[in-house]
Amino acid sequence: VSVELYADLSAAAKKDDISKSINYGEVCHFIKLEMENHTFKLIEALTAHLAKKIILHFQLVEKVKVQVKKPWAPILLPIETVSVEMEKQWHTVYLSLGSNMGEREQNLNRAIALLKEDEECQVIKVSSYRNTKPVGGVEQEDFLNCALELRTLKTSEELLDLIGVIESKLERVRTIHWGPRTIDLDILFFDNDIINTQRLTIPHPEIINREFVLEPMCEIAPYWMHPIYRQTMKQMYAAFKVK
Ligand code: A4P
Ligand code: MG
Repeated sequence: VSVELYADLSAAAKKDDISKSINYGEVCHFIKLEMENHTFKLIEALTAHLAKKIILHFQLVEKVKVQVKKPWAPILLPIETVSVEMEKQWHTVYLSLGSNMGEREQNLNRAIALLKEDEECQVIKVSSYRNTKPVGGVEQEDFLNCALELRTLKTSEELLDLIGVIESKLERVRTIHWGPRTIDLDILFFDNDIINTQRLTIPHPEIINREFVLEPMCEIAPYWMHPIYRQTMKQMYAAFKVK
């Protein structure tokens, strides 16, 4: 097993203090124990397991690369090793939450509680909840909206899967597009990534047109920069207001 850890070591360097760093001896013994206590059929599964366990256990680690090499693989060719390498890292994500059916406040609270329950997610900041008029032309009840900052080990696709699970736990029924819902979670930003796939558009394309997104974003991350428009949330909200 080869492991690369990425962390800010400036405090350890300045103070000459191991408690501000990651003890590589502990990492090695941690890996040994994980491998003794778990059995996997594939080196893929072992590699993913180690990457996740290491980054969750050693709090200073921002990113980890794990390579697992398997010697003497039964290939019947003179190949010394086969290997699998994987990376895991913390991402900064902003989500928009909205509810306009049932107990709106409770729905937002439950969605946030479910995010917190996932070991790969840390809810860092939540904006205040705001009552907002429905946007999009469908006649419906007012929304309760908020935005939140998430630190997550999930990829954007994995996060979308979790959002789907949370939406179904809150018994969201998909009826009309842009219509009423018990809960709606949208990924606004995922690091500075620009993503366009069948399932995902990130940054969320409607941010610029939505006060119910810009206002809470200004509360929790006024200087967050939109990676396409190259404007902060504060600048985008100011521009929205003069429109
Ligand atoms: N999808 C693509 N990109 C993303 C992304 N960045 N985050 C895909 C989340 N999902 C994304 O979404 C449909 C599909 O979008 C997902 O399956 C995913 O693959 P959905 O949530 O099922 O459908 P929807 O919510 O009806 O449509 P959409 O386009 O997501 O609508 P929005 O943008 O969520 O808007 N007015 C007020 N005041 N407050 C609100 O919260 N919300 C809406 C819904 C309309 N008006 C509102 C509010
Ligand atoms: Mg949505």
